[in-house]
Amino acid sequence: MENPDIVPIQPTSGKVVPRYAGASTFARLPELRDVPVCDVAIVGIPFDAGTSFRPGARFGPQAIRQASRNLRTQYHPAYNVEPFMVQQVADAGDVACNPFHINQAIEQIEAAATDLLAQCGAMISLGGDHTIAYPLLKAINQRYGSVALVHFDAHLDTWDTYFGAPYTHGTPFRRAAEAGLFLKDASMHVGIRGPLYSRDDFKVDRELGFCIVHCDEFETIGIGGVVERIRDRVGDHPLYLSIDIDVLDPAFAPGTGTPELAGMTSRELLGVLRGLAGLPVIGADVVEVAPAYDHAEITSLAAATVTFELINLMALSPKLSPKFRPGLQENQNQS
Ligand SMILES: [Mn+2]
Repeated sequence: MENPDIVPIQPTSGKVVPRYAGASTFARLPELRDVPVCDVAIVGIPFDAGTSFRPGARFGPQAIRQASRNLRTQYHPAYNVEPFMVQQVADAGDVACNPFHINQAIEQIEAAATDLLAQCGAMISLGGDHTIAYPLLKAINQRYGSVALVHFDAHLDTWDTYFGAPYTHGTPFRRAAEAGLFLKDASMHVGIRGPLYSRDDFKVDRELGFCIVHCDEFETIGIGGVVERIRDRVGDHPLYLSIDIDVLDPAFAPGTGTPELAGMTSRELLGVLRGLAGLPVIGADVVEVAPAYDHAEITSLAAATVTFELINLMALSPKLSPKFRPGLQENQNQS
């Protein structure tokens, strides 16, 4: 049961302090150190040494926080919930990771995520490039066991190596498959499109345990059909969502490392996420925002809005409700 003594500390209303003023945390949330308990932590992971094309996602977390000022956070009619009243959400700052040593950075990210998951019920990570999904999934597995992984991306990210390097932003889900970090019969990619390195890429990807919703399927089966396919695949397994902002068309997200034409619209992405309401979402990341290539905060606003949708999904997640608050109650997920 939720501890009735704990009243969530909410962000300042935009009616009292204008949204462009006040704290520079995500959605002007309190910082983790200022809340007695935390259900959902938002954490920045400013790491981009795994990028294969445009660098710059290390500046993603702070750009997403800045754009998140635009959000009205009191009530979300699409989910019919007050996401900051039914759960304590806080900004946990950024993970310090080595920009010159990928292997060490991966260890630092896994350690920081493990530590955070011991303090908080769940976390949403703001990248950073997609390399970070691998250490995040390792930490998630320690807490929740193997999870259903739904990966929104233009690209498979299941390639083996780049220039001999095993840990890059194009390889996290190959490493995750090798380590058994996701359920092979419950995981999928959504939004895949564009040319590949080889004819075998899809075959190898399928053998690793993924199925694919190709981006063109939005034309044929629509948002509702895509939602149905995801829900059928995921079932009631604990669900981790990894969202590469390049799943959106460059018209909706130009500020990213490897843009790919003919992508999802922002309406399609929000529509699919809203269709997942009620599923046991236990963690998520939003990655690959590279602000130097952005215009008028288009991409960082998309990422901030997606992050807020994820917070709403967590407010409705049966795995996280009643809320897990370490130190105050039993961990229902281990019972
Ligand atoms: Mn990616």
